[in-house]
Amino acid sequence: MLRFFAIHGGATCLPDWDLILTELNVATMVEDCGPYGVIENAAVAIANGRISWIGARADLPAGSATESRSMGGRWLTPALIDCHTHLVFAGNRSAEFEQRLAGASYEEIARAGGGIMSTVNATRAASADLLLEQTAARLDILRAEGCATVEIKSGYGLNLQTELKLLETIRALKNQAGISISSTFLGAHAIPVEFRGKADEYIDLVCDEMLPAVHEKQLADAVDAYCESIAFSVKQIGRVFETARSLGLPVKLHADQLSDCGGAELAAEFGALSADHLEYTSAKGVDALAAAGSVAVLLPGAFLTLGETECPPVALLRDRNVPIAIATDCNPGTSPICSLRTTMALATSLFRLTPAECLAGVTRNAAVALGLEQDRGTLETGKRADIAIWDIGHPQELSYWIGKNDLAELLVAGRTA
Ligand code: DI6
Ligand code: FE
Repeated sequence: MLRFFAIHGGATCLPDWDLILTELNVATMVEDCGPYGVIENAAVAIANGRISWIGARADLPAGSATESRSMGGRWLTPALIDCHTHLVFAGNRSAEFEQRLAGASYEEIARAGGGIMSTVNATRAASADLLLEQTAARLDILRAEGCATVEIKSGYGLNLQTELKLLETIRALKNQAGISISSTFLGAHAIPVEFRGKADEYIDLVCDEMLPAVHEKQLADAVDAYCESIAFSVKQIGRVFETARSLGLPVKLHADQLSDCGGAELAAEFGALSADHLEYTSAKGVDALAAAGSVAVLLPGAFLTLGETECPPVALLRDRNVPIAIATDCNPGTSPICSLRTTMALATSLFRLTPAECLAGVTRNAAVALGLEQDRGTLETGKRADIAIWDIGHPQELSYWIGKNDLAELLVAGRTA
């Protein structure tokens, strides 16, 4: 045990830390402490994987630590959180991407049996090993740019067997990825071909067989659904959410991406963790989210890829104090983007979010969107020491550079990931 700091006032019970970080600046992202919650010339003390002290270096109390490290003037932020991804899938949809560039719409391709269904076919055919390997590779890319928590949805199986295969792949990654993963069951993602014209019967399957099995095996932290004219109605998703509620599982929703289907209102009615996309959400929908305390998760990668022109109601969301998160939505159809940093830059240029809103959107508010705000999302005493260390001069650079990885190091629970 090393004693680094003078003992003041003859204290007998000094704090005992595992690691002290000094010569650094922090963007704590604590709300109401300015846009980034900046502390310059700061120090951070870590014990048992948690932040046990954070503040100005000059105020650091006396204590002893096993290890002390100088950060050389670097910036620390909460580790990034990607709160909406579809990372587990096989194949890709670059051919469909070309069709869209030639004029076909996303809805036309979906109605012709392509779209989500083409990824479902590839994913059903893929082995569990291949899915694990390809998903792990995508997770590595996110981790390399500072993500320590990633949400992953199922939803490219659309039958019990394959949905379980996807959720088990996610569970395997929880044990081996070295970062945290939240698992979401998205059985109501699309109507599988074998249920064409029988969407209600597919919803029966989701509610009566899939959800109970997923719950019994404890494979999901939350339940998601896709509310859209090419997917499921408010009424059908209401049944899925009732079942989720009866099993004690929180819900979230793909809402109002291509049209205003009342998705935000539906999400709010069920106290959803988040409503995601929201390009076509009305003022009424925003009010409902505000009243429910749900997070608005904006997905600029999908907006960009689909050539969407209708922006989510950012001014209204700000006005009603709805927390805004942003996420990659990494998926092979509408958001082939495996970079949360690039997503931050896109959110500034496409949705006019400020760099501070973008950083809050991938830290504090993304943690709320996953129900993890007690533990993650800001740098505060008691939270898990998930910390990204950056070679930057100011945190606004995190939404400014595109394709430049400024990450010097990622700590997960106080250890280098
Ligand atoms: N997220 C989704 O789940 C759908 N759109 C989106 O942004 C469809 C994804 C896909 O086409 O595979
Ligand atoms: Fe999505």
